[in-house]
Amino acid sequence: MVSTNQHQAPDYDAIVIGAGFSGLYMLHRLREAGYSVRVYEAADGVGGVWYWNRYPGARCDSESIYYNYTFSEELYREWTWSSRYPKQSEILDYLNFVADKFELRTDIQFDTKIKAAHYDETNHKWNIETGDGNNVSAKYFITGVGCLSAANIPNIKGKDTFTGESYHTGHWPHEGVDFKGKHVGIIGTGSSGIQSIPVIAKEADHLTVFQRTPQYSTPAKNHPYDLETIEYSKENFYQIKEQMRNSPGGIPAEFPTQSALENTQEERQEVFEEAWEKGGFYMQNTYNDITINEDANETLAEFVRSKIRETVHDQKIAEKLMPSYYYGTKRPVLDTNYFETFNRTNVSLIDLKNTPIHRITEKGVQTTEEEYELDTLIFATGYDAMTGPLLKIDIRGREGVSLKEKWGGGAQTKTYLGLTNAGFPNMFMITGPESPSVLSNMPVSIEQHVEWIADCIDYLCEHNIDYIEATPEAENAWSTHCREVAEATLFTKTESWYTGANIEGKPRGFLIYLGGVGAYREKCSEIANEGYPGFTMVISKKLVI
Ligand code: NA7
Repeated sequence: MVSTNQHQAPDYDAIVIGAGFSGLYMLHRLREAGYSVRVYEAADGVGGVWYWNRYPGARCDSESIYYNYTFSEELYREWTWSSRYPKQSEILDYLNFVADKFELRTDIQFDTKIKAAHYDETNHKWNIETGDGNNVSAKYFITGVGCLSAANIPNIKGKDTFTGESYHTGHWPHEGVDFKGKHVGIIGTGSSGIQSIPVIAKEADHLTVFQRTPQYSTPAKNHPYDLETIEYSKENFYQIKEQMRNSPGGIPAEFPTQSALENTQEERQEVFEEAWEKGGFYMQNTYNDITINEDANETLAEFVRSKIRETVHDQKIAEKLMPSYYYGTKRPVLDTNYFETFNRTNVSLIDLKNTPIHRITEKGVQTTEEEYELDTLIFATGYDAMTGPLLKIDIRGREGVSLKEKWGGGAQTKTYLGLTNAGFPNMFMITGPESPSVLSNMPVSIEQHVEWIADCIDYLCEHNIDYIEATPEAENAWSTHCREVAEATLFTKTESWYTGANIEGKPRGFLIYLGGVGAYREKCSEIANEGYPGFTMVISKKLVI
């Protein structure tokens, strides 16, 4: 039970969890406006997911000139990215640079997990219990916990019996892992698996890839940036910033206007080839109906399959690598030499659809067909996405109701704008469920949320408002809208971590707003500009709206 510090003023104006992209900017923004802020971070440094995700080959797959803060032109001009898709270490350097530049560390307590956050209805404050047993309080409670920070290690029989080394890609040792002379196994072929497989294969004696679902991975075509690109991005800072903020995905891109089905097979081939050559996420931006029309989707899916057949020499292996779900409805993956890696003699591919894992043994992985002896076993098995990081904390709003109870363990997750929850006054979530979050360029969405929250807090202070809270009606309407937008697409027709299907027992839903970054920003701004319809605001028990 979190102690209540009855009738005392809160220790801070705001408490923020997490010192990744979200927490760092939230701290800076509120502190600049004169608020007292404390950030708590479980790691011993800044970076959030970029602190933890150190697996071999870890890179961002948003282009780096767009994968940064844009709140400060000075910062944007001072930092220069080396390549189109930066390595994890470079992104971590960037976030450390930001923390240094704005002297953020003084208000961050590292090595500290937040165990519980309980709302005190009498004193209108949040009482927070840290993992080390301390209690602090704040008027505003803000989560910047990331959408993909609760690692998923599937409950495979015998998983604790393996006597070799084992790692999850999201909790990689800082000193690195030596694969030389080792037999390595990797379970999982999502982004983390696909980025790390080619790198590990080069070093290990042998790599066994345990694949459950084949992927439509496409080439990143990463390359060092030339001076011209860097200068162009710096000189056009404001234009790029505006384009990102008002685009569908948070990246400057023209939204296609043509259906794939309006083109002939030859014309489509030309369009897809051109996108393939550009690399990155251009494939899904070729036609306007790739994610909504099954036939249009199939044209692109078949194009990628043909590329896999072309790349992989042994057609029996190529067949095992052939994806069949709707293209783009699982997290699209970018790679560097992924399919080429299956031409190596020291790499084997185990198709778990045909021969599922029976158990993990002392020596390695036992499928229904064979036991694979390993020195090192890697779990590239993903995350309990969106709700997982929030539900790990005992967050309780009015009348002691927990977020877990309110969200029905996840099944009834409802938020207002992905930012707030009815029953949880003065609590804000940065990139929470039902916001564009992981289906957008994250820093752009994070900045939008941070700025919206900071403006909202300014408004509350200017009007002497004790608390703001989403109404259940507004929350219902937003959740319904989110679901309707998602159901009009093919996304909900595929089992993925977007729908919660990757976590045993996790209820299914679709907790990402698919209406686009620009449209979402407009909606949030409209609500702020109109004086926060959909929220209750109270001054010392007097209802203001
Ligand atoms: P993902 O995209 O969730 O990928 C996890 C992979 O692990 C995927 O291939 C899963 O297969 C596989 N998996 C999960 N559980 C099992 C079990 N029990 N048995 C076999 N295989 C399993 O996670 P990533 O870390 O790669 O990427 C997540 C995001 O992090 C990424 O988008 C970046 O933003 C960073 P499945 O597809 O479920 O059949």
